[in-house]
Amino acid sequence: EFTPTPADQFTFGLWTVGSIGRDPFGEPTRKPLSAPYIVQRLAELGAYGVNLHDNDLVPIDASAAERDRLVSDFKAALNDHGLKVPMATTNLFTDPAFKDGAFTSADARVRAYALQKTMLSMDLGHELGADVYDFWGGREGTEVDAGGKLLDSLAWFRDSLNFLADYSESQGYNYKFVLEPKPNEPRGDIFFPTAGSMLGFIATLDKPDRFGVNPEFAHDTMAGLNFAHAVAQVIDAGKLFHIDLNDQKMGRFDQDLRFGAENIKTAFFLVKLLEDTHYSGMKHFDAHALRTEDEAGVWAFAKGCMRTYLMLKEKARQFNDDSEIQAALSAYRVEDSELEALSKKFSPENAQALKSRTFDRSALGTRGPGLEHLDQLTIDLILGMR
Ligand code: GCO
Ligand code: MN
Ligand code: MN
Ligand code: MN
Repeated sequence: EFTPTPADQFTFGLWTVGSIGRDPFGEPTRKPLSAPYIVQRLAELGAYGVNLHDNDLVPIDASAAERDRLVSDFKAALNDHGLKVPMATTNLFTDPAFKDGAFTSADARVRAYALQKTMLSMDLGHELGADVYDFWGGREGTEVDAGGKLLDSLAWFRDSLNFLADYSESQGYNYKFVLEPKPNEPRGDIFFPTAGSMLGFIATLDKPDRFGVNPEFAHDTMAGLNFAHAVAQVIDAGKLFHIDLNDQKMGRFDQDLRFGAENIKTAFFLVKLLEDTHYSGMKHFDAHALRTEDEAGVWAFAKGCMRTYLMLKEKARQFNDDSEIQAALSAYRVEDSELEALSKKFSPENAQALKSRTFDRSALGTRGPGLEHLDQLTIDLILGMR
């Protein structure tokens, strides 16, 4: 029970389980794992796929021959173990060339190089079968606004995305693009800090239908926002093409904790939202094992992410089937078909009827909605006491 299968559509990144435990204060604590080995282990654990940045597989300075060898070994492992590559992305943050941004660099040469690198990475992703292409603008931001590029950055980023969407089409790639917001880290301020910022920006692109959002649990949580609320807004906009799952304490550095390790209640409502709305995209665990861990800890981490998701999925099912919880939910909502009909859509008659209606304001303010009871039932359920 709670053992995943590929049908669950769980994915990890080469960079997630492959993390060697480096942080700004300390050297790596683990040895690098080869891409084919990661593929084998993830398949054994029941994952559906593995995602990558171009340079997770092919070093930035690799020769053509080295690239071909690495890609063909990786493909052979994918084939042998039946693992897919659903999402690809570009590393536009590690190399010093990108220290002040990639598509939003003030240096036109860096922006052009970022386009070149992304096109080549899109070629690689397509070769591996990816149909989602992610843009996480980790370096797209500033510490110094005196540079005066706030509006230029938006325009440069827009031009780049329009260029790359056209490139995708010209190559027959059919990529769906996802934009991944983050408020800060590694830059002091990253442009497009929230899911809402991305939704607003997508509407300004030439081909908005090709673009969706890739929200991440830790990114909203760092900023003290409620991740389930952000995801609901993305779903409402029809833009949830991908999701990055992990965990995080509010106000900390970017922790990338195992999914469900910290904010169990928000994780529960997130899983319930994804399951109730039949989210059909990949559930990508963008997290890594603690720096304290050895390789066994890495696989315990990966297993734990998937197990916790499946346990919360079972809890969501129980929540929906629990008659006491459902009774509390119906008691919370007050229905009034006459007033709902008047409020649904404007007409001069409806407006007039509402304006002349008398409301018992004091009764409205006195009613107890039963949320304490409902919330405690939820806690009992999550803690396994129901
Ligand atoms: C982070 C980001 C990254 C991206 C990845 C794919 O906080 O470092 O979440 O892990 O998701 O680069 O674009
Ligand atoms: Mn992240
Ligand atoms: Mn991170
Ligand atoms: Mn991410």
